[in-house]
Amino acid sequence: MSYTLWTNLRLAPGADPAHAVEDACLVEQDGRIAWMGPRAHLPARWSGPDQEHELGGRWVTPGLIDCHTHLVYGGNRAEEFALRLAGASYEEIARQGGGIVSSVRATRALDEETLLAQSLRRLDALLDEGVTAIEIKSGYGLDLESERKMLRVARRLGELRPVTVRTTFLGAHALPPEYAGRSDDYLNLVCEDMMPALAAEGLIDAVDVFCERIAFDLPQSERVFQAARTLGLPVKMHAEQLSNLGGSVLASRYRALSADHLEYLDEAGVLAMKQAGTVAVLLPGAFYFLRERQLPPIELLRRHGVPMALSTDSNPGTSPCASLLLVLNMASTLFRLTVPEALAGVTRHAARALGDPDITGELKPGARADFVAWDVDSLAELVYWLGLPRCALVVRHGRISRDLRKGAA
Ligand code: DI6
Ligand code: FE
Repeated sequence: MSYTLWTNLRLAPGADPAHAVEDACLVEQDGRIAWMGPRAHLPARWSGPDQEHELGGRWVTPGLIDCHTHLVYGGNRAEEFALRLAGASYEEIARQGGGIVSSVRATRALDEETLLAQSLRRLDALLDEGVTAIEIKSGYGLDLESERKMLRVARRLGELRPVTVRTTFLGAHALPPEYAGRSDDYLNLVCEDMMPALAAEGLIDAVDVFCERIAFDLPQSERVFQAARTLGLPVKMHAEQLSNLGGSVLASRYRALSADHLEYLDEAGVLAMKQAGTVAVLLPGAFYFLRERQLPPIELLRRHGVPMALSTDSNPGTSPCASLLLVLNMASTLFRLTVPEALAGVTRHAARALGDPDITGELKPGARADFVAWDVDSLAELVYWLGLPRCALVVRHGRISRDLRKGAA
């Protein structure tokens, strides 16, 4: 079977600057890594490749993974942003029927093609920075037809572009206006109608719930988890973002893939997550955009060895962010993550939050050949720069998906 040889890499298989292989090469066959290591050790059987690519001594890391996004939505909320700047709080705007619900109106109003086009623009920005896998949530439809439309768009994004898309059903994101004052009725719809129907259509890889004072409480969140369990779907949770409701403990009881946001997480939550193997997904873009002051308990997460992932939370209300590299910088400046922690957060720890055994966020024999070559002298530059393009080449499943090297077409 044919194979491709990639040569002259500074290879960081786990995106860890301390564990690099100098003058490395990598053999790709059938979209996976067949061999990798120092050039001097290349076995003779791989010495006659069908194709060879020279990477000029560039740093090579695993493809980046954006493990928590609301990438598919209609319109934007720049006007609401302006209101907040004039003094209104996020909770006030949400209570007045703005916030998530205004994006629901905009998303419902779009046909599938327009929604796809608007979402592609954001996806392409992420792909230009080396993203090779992404999670995309529903949750701006909040009725069967509109949630289906969002999830179909998410799936189509993965067909149109060289990226692995994992879909998450977030029907329990907010109460749609037609169910005002009837949240339990809406949850019946989410758990008994929408979730089973969309799961049967193969549109759901995982289920999420926004557990918060302005969204769904603990018993309601547990209902969502039970419905997911009945369908054999893994769960995750928007937990302790604006207050501590104990959502992360509940999520851990359901062996959640991740609990996300976590600014108000306490030690009991940290311990529960550790025990369950639940990933802590930190979202510094939302922290920044909301001008939050409560920091997630980074030191506790570190001390107890809970894996920390980082993601854009790309959404119209609290993180209109289409740059995972910018999130790396925010995680270090705002949350004080180290360079190795930040890089693990968008590779192997993010992979765990996706729950797809085929996406490991690491380069090793047998793994998908999803990797990025960078125009940097040190991997710290991936965290350091604000807005400077650094991605030279993106390879997904062994094929060049982006070539941004100087002089490349
Ligand atoms: N938490 C968030 O930060 C976003 N959703 C969520 O559950 C906010 C979504 C929005 O305001 O549109
Ligand atoms: Fe979110």
